Amino acid sequence: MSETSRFAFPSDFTWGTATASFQVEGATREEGRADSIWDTFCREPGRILDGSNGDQACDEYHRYPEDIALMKEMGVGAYRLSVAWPRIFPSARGGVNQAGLDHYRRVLDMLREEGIKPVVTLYHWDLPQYLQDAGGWANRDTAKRYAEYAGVLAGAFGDSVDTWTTLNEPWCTAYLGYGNGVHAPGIRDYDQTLAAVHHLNLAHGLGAQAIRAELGDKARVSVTLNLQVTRAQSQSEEDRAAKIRADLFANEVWLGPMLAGTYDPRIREAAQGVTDWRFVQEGDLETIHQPLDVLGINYYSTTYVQASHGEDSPARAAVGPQGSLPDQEANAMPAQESVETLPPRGELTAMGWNQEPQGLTDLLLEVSRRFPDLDLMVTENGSAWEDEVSPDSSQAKGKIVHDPKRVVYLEQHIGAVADAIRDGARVTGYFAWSLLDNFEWALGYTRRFGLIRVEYPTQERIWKDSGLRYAQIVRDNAI
Ligand code: PNW
Repeated sequence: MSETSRFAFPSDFTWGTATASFQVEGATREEGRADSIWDTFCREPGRILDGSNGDQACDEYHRYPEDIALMKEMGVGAYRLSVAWPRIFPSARGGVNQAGLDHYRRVLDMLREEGIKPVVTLYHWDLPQYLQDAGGWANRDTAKRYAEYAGVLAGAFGDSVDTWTTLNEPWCTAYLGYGNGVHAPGIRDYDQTLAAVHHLNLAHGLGAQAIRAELGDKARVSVTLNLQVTRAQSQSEEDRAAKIRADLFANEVWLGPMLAGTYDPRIREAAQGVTDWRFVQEGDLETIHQPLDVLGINYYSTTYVQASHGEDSPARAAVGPQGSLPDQEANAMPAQESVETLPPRGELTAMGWNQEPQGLTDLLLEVSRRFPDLDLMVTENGSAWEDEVSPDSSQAKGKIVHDPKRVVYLEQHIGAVADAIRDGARVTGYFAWSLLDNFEWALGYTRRFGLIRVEYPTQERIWKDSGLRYAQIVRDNAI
């Protein structure tokens, strides 16, 4: 993006912020909520970097009016939130928890009153524990239970939800949950990993059908994928083959079934000896391949790979997805023996992720060229930094956190979206991750992504410069 040219976004472009239920809500034992796999995982020693859990988080369950007011002040037109499945179906016996539905009804109503469109994710990783006890995503039945849950939500909130997102980042659920075990449920088994991949795909298809069965064509249905931008270190044939191998498992396992109704045959071939694919049944691919109104893309960083010649790669430990937890040395994805991940380059964020805004432009253009009729939304983008100074409380009025690196990251990545649109990508919205600092999964509260700071002991919200900068971009509808 050139420094001097200003880009005006389309007048109907959607600006939003995003959160997820387990990361912000707290109130884990209130109003009939049952345990999710993340409650259980947090209780296991050594799983969460700071030993924390989601019991309080940002107390969003009670403070949503305050946070909606903050969004209103920020000027955003949409809020991407997720519903906690164990609040709606707290027991294996079935039966809807009305108190859970009532809570989200109040949140959605308030958003509507404030003119903020709710973009609702049905599944952002907080699987009811009783479903994990029956095998979780490795069990086909979970996809059926998911469809039942999706249908109930569509029936309850069809009038209030702008866009339904079936799943958030099934990549993380399958590969971090069942591959390297860094996320709940903490399993390390590639056969179960691929079963989870397929059952998540199936859940997406069955869920989309369930939403449409309730709401018909007026439902806007989406899924959010964290498509990975993997770059080959050189143009040598073997480095390019390594990139393709990574792409097949990172991206094609979702895009193929969901958008084209097929698994690339190279996926099956590559995973020979890992699984026998017994879980793929007749008719599944037709079920998975449902019409989509918009595809959500989450983007943070890029990865460089080269062909691996077998030796243990010292780089891998340093570039694992979660920074400094022991389990990351195992590759999250199966069938990656021929792929060596190179260390990230340039100035890294506090997640250890490199910054490459061009990756976002490239990704949006590539997806748009391949699926020219599909609208896209950036449903997450953001950064965590170590260098945030605590607010200066002596400045009695106008407490503020200075986060210059987040401001630059934000500007550069919104610029990257502008570049993609200029070159023809069909991008209809952008959601900053995140409205608030929150529970960053296996890293607990040690990484802050918010545009607004949360002082956890007091739950005070404090604006960061990035929040103010975002408000200005939204106001200008331009970068
Ligand atoms: C996404 N990785 O998670 C999620 O959708 C958010 O809930 C999360 O807070 C955000 O990105 C920041 O991490 C990811 O290891 C977690 O590659 C881990 C990875 C990717 C995405």
